[in-house]
Amino acid sequence: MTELGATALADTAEAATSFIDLEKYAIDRRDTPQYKQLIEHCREQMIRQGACVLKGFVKEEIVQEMVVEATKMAPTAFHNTVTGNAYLIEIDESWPQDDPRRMTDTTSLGAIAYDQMPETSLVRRLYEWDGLMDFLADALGKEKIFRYADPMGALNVAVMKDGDYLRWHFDQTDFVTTILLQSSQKGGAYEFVPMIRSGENPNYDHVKRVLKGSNEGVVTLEIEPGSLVLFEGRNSLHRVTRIEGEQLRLIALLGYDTKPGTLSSDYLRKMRYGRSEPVTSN
Ligand SMILES: O=C(O)CCC(=O)C(=O)O
Ligand SMILES: [Fe+2]
Repeated sequence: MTELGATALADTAEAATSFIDLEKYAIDRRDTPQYKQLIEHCREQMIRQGACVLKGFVKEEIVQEMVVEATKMAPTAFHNTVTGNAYLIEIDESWPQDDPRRMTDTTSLGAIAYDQMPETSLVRRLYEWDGLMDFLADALGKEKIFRYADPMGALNVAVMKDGDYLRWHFDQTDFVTTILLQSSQKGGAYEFVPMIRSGENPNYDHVKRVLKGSNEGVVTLEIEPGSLVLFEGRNSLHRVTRIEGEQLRLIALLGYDTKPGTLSSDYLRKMRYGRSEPVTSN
């Protein structure tokens, strides 16, 4: 057992193994039946509901330390309020008046960018550990995945305070990996409509009903601090309900892609971090 504090911080990236509850999740024993079972469970969940939650994936004491780090960094988060549609694209005036792509809502949240996190931070060490990446590739049924190459967007901690809200949207990536560090006292629920659309069927009528407030098909994902969540957000409409109370909702968003070298656009960087150039040292 690695002790926390100075000892853990002095360790190499390899030691990120010790951040995981390996008794529950055999990610260090890839040749075992337990590992195969875990992978099957993840794949089955992804196919069935487009999401997989691994509760207690990160050990409690590590999560606590990650919260301490994120709370310290939280005042440096860039906070932004942006109004737009669920498709994260610009509105085209040629669309019909009742098209759900015309319906807008407002997102308010803060983000701590990758380049704001010290190299020694636990969340960064976990993200930079290949063991996690290789496991995620297996769990998602992909031959290989790569960390995002973006100096700001590869890893984020989203900071949501009282009144913040992440509006209904579809992601523009195939999958998202998150680790919840801290929940808010009230609100902050992750709601989604599994596979509401597909490449062939945009299902605009159902999408429109949800955007207007219907709870048809809406599921709340049960996540706790330390849960690892794999999520297929391209076809599952999702949101985070409005935060209530003084306690920050803190969640790490780990960026991967099936191709190497993925960068965020300038537009996205400005919107999320308030700048387009990375800081040069940390
Ligand atoms: O904060 C979350 O739980 C989800 C974040 C999300 O959906 C996103 O960043 O696209
Ligand atoms: Fe999303």
